[in-house]
Amino acid sequence: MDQFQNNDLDAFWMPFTANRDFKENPRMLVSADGLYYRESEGRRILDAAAGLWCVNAGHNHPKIKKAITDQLDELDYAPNFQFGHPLAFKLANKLKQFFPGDLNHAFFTSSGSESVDTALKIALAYQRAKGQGSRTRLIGRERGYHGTGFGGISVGGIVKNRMYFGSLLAGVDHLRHTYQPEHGRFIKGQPSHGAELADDLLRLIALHDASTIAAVIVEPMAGSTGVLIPPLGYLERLREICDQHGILLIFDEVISAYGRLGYTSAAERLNVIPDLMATAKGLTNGVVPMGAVMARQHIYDTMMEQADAPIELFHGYTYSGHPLACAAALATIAAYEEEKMFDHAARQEEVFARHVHGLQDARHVADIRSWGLVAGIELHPREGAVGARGMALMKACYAHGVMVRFSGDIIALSPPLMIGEEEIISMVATIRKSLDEVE
Ligand code: PXG
Repeated sequence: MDQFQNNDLDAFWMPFTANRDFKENPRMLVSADGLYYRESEGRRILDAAAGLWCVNAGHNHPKIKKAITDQLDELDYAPNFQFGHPLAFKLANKLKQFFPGDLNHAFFTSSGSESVDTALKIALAYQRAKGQGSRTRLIGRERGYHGTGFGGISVGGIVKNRMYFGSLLAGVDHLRHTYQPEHGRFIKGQPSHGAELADDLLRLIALHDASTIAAVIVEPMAGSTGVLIPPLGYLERLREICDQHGILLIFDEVISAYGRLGYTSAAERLNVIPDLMATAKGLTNGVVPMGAVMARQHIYDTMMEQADAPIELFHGYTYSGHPLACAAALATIAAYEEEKMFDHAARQEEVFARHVHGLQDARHVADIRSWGLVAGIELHPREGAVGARGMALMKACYAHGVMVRFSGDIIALSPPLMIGEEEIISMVATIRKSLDEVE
């Protein structure tokens, strides 16, 4: 750690980090290749988290690297406000083919949080354009994570992400979450029980009236709050209720898109097509920040046909469709397709689940949930110290050469899609050893 004197660490106010704890004992990553990071002491660390759920194609992918460096020689930056550059159109056309149904228009952002706020704003503007301006209410879900913008934390359902930041957006309500351990723990894939939880939307419609509700936003699979898999039939039912009541359905697929579930998206896997889909992360393999909101034909058409000003949507970012991000996204999608990474992830789902669920009898383990190449391992909390065991386990795994994410006392695994069985076995063995060590 010689090159990092303590006072050098102070200036960077780290996001979602226990700053004081980290700076006493930093975990410093200095390079990465394939499935592994290298940290400052030279040790190799298996990336069981794909960075922050974003490096789906693995680190240092040569095609992505080349696309970005080539693009730098052509065009470093161009605005997409009243001007354009060809790559952004090319990427939008690629995404139009890539995603299912008629999710065929792309609005570009630079992050998942921006994608969420963009989708919420499009929903409100769309309802107004349709002459339904009374539909201003947004419905999220308990235990939802939709990033950190004011829109996202308002519809989100994580107490700590909300409680420090005032009164948030007005006119927001929340569905119940879908985790029901009383109906079964250690479930591989979608729980068979719980589709009726979608009827909670009927309760909110009865309370507020559908004529006040613009949109419902859910993560098809809640990632950050501990990997909550949708019960069989739940999202289908939510779609049905939204259709019956003129409410838009937004999927936040920031984690679940780009191969995480062995498909382009949860929408494709389940054949439930939302009206708007927020994506980011795996779009560029995390290499250049970028997000994309996909909108169905009827959304775009309404906005174009009913516009009351030459600019149809008063929204956008300096970096919407940034050339380097577009180059990275096109190369990332090409890598996914050419190397059949989603097929690989789909094939590995069973292998991954089998090994991870092998931890059922490990110390501290209360539940394990898995779907695609995602797993949540829920630990019994320490008495009076919720989250302490999760953090201790993350540190123990790191000491043994595996990076995992944790949320409270839930460990989340989301390795790069090309992970092989050998690495899965080694990852699981490290977690077992760490569970044995941690109090
Ligand atoms: N929606 C979802 C579903 C997410 O998971 C965001 C929006 C926001 O994306 P940005 O790019 O603004 O961060 C996310 C982000 C974790 C973890 O450890 C998860 C996220 C980010 C950082 C850590 O679970 N998800």
